[in-house]
Amino acid sequence: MKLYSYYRSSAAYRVRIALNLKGLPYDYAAVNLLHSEQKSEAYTSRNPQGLVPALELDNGELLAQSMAILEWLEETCPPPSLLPADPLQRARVRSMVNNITCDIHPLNNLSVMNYLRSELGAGDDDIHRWYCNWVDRGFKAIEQTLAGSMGDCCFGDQPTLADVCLVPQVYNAYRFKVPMEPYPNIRQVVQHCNSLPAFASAAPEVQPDA
Ligand SMILES: N[C@@H](CCC(=O)N[C@@H](CS)C(=O)NCC(=O)O)C(=O)O
Repeated sequence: MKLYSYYRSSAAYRVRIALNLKGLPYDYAAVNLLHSEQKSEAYTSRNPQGLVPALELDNGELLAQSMAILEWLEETCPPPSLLPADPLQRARVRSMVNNITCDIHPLNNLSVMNYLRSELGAGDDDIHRWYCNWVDRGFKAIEQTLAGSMGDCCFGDQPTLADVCLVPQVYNAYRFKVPMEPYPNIRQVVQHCNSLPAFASAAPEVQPDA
C-alpha cells in the first residue's frame, strides 16, 4: 500500500498510527501542503477533494478520507482490532472519534485558518482564540468521559480508534499553544500512547518529509 501523507497532517497521522498498530507495511508518498501539491492535477485527478490522506491499495484503488480508510483497515486487515467487541463500547469509542474528527478538526484545519485570515481579515490573536475555542469545547467533554473510561488508553488498556484520533489532535493542540493544564486525563493517555512504538513511529518529526 502507499499512503499519501504530509508529516503535519493530523488526518494522515491517524492513518499512520493505525497502519503501524496493525503491523502493515506501506510506502510513504509525501504531498507538500505548503506547496499546494494536494491541489495539483496529478493528485486531484485521483482524489478530487484535494486533501490528505489517501491510501492506494495494492490493486491500485485509492481510498480518501481518514475515517473511511480506518474503517476499511478495521474491516479487512488483521488484528489487533481498534474497536471493542461490545457494541455499546464501540459506540462510545466512535462517539469520542466523532467529537475529534467532526467537531474539532474540521474547524481548525489549514484551509479554514487560511480562510479566516485571507477572506475575513482575522489576525493572529483572533485565529488563536478561534483555534483554542473549538479544541477546548471538545477536550472538556473528552476529559470528562476519560474519567470513567480510561486505563492506559482512552478505553481500557488497549489502543482503539479513539487513541488513534486523540494523539494527533493533541499534537496539534501543543503545536498551536493551546493550554493543556486543564486536561490531565488526556495528557496521561497521550503520554502512554506516545511511548508505544506504533505511535512513536507515526509522529510527524520522524516522517520522511519532516
Ligand atoms: N475529513 C478529512 C480531513 C482531511 C484534511 O483536512 N486534510 C488536511 C490536512 S490535516 C489537508 O489536506 N489540508 C489541505 C487543504 O486544506 O488544502 C479526513 O479525515 O481525511
